[in-house]
Amino acid sequence: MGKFNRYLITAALPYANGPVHIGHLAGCYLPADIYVRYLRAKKADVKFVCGTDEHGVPITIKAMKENVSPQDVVDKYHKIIGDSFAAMGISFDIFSRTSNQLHHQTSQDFFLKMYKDGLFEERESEQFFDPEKEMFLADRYIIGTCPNCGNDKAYGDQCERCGRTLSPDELINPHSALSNAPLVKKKTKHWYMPLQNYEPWLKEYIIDGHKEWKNNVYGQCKSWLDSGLQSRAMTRDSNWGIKVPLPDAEGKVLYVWFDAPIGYISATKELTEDWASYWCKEDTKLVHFIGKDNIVFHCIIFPAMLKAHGGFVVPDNVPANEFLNIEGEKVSTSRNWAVWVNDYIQDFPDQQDVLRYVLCATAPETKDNDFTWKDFQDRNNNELVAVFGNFINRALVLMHKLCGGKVPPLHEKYMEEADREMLNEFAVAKEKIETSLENYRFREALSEVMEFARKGNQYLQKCEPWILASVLEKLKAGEPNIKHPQYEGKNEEYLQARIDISLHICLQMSANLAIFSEPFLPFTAKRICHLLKVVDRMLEWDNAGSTKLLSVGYTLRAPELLFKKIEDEQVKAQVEKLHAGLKQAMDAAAAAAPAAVEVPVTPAKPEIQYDDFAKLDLRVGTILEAEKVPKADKLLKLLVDIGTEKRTVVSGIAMHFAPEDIVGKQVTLVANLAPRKMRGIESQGMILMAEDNGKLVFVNPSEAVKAGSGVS
Ligand code: B3M
Ligand code: ZN
Repeated sequence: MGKFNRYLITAALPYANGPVHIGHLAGCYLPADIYVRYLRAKKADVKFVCGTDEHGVPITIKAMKENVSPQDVVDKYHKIIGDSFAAMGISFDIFSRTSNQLHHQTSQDFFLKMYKDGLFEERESEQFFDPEKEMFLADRYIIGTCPNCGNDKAYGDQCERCGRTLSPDELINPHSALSNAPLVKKKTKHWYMPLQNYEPWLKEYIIDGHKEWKNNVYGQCKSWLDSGLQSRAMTRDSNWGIKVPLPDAEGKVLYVWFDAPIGYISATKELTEDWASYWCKEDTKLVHFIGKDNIVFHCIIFPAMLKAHGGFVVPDNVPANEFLNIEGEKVSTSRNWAVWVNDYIQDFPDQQDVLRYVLCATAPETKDNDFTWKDFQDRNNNELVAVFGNFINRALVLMHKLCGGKVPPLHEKYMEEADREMLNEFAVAKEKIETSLENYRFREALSEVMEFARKGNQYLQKCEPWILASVLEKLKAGEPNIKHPQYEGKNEEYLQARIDISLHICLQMSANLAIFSEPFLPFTAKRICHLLKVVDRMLEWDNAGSTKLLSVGYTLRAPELLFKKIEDEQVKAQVEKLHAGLKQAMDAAAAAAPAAVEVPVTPAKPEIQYDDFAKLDLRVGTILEAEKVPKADKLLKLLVDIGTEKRTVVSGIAMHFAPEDIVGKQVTLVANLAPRKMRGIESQGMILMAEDNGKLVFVNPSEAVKAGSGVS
């Protein structure tokens, strides 16, 4: 812990405008929780603060969409989000909200101090105004044509087609995303923070001072600082938010990114009277866990604010993660392509640790990563069930069977090299896990925990106490031992001692696994303590690596399975749920779209001769089988009956249809298209589809016909 005597750990304040999804968990809440649990186990002085971000455009837009007040929106989602975190074991010391009075006060005081110190520039500018809604619009809600690529649905801050960062002024034909009205410009006054003034300090703080930050974080900071900072408005025109505490500031609120990080301070104030120790003493280690889209705010703007205000520590690290995709697609809340945490808890009650495990094992620590339900099942079944759970279960079952339900002794006299090696591993594992955790490498830490369990299984396999027991039984009954010549001539004392030693070591390993796994799998760690009849205090990190956690002769509980298998049907149901959610969102969006929208027509192709057309062998076929192509999210593998034969066809329609929904459907097949290999599967034909604004439908006869019927 070195120069630090105290830790303040924050996790990004989620906007209270929707539930949280597993990408949020994997991105910052889970890693933060793992880190904090580890620190607590080390008995460090640590506070873990979070809360909902209840201001800003995301909230007002949601309110407008749902036709309720912003207050209704934040009340609803503060509760849903808080409940999801609690259910997942995210162990905040406080989960506050930025609508609290204390936060308003704290933010206004912060602003006023900077104001009085002359740290803002007051500027008038012309901003886009929606005359129909009578409001200034945030960049995100201004839509127009991208000057770079011509996309006519580019946002005022970015074009999602070509990726270019934009300002609303660059858009051609800017109009309101809310009312569709053309925008007008209106004068408005705001308070700007001249970030360029903090550039030298920021360079020293980050570029020279924190070379240890993760590459993705350090790299982003460097590129921001290299390209030069500018003044940024710290206030907005809105009636939702924290009022600018100045006379003559009617209709002005603090910019949400000004008040939200101050939310960390307010939450700490709400949590403890001693809040200032955590924020103002140099020996506090302040760490912000966030997702990559928040890097500039936490690494540049907030530190500059803290520095400008004075008297605060600045973040020692900002371990931001990249994004987690779902089944190969970017998470999209508007398209409802997400796995919602509250849904997961309902569908998998008491299996929080499985999700925690999978999300940590696949966390997007260095690059975007993909979550798939198949991988979720595999990791549960092959790792948690088959390795971790199996090891502890075997140790307990065998101990009950072969050692009378008590922790057996470790007979020095009969110990072998393999036993000593295994015992040495305890401290080695502890150190590896510790180093990874201290360096925010949570995936690596978790894989070390699993490695320890794996070694336990191998050791047990090698010691084979069940074989020793059967030899012992034969010996006691005076029968010859023919089956296991390796134990020829061993006496009863030896055999029982070897059984005892192996199980003694495996039980001590199980106790260590409880400690090692607690930051990652807190529910499981507790259950292991219950089985081993030890109090939770055993989980203190000081005990990790000890080979003497359980006393000889101590009775333990009967084993219970720690994890259960996840079945194919469960995986299938989840994938279907995802697709159903997507479809519902798309249908709703289509229904809500104004009737007069121009439907992009497929551009006409050049004229062809009848002979060209006659070359096509088109036939009606019936889909007999359909399945997803592994690791190819867009592809379905179909078996199509065309009367005379059955064809395998790989079709890029997996995002549009669930396999089981299309079995039995008639389709039109281009039957003489040269075969083509896709993902190692030969596709023998192509299915005709019609596309209506992103929605795909099969082209098939208006009534059922015999499979193989020609189309001409
Ligand atoms: N609410 C953005 C987000 O949810 C924002 C984070 C605030 S952290 C101080 O991604
Ligand atoms: Zn563009």
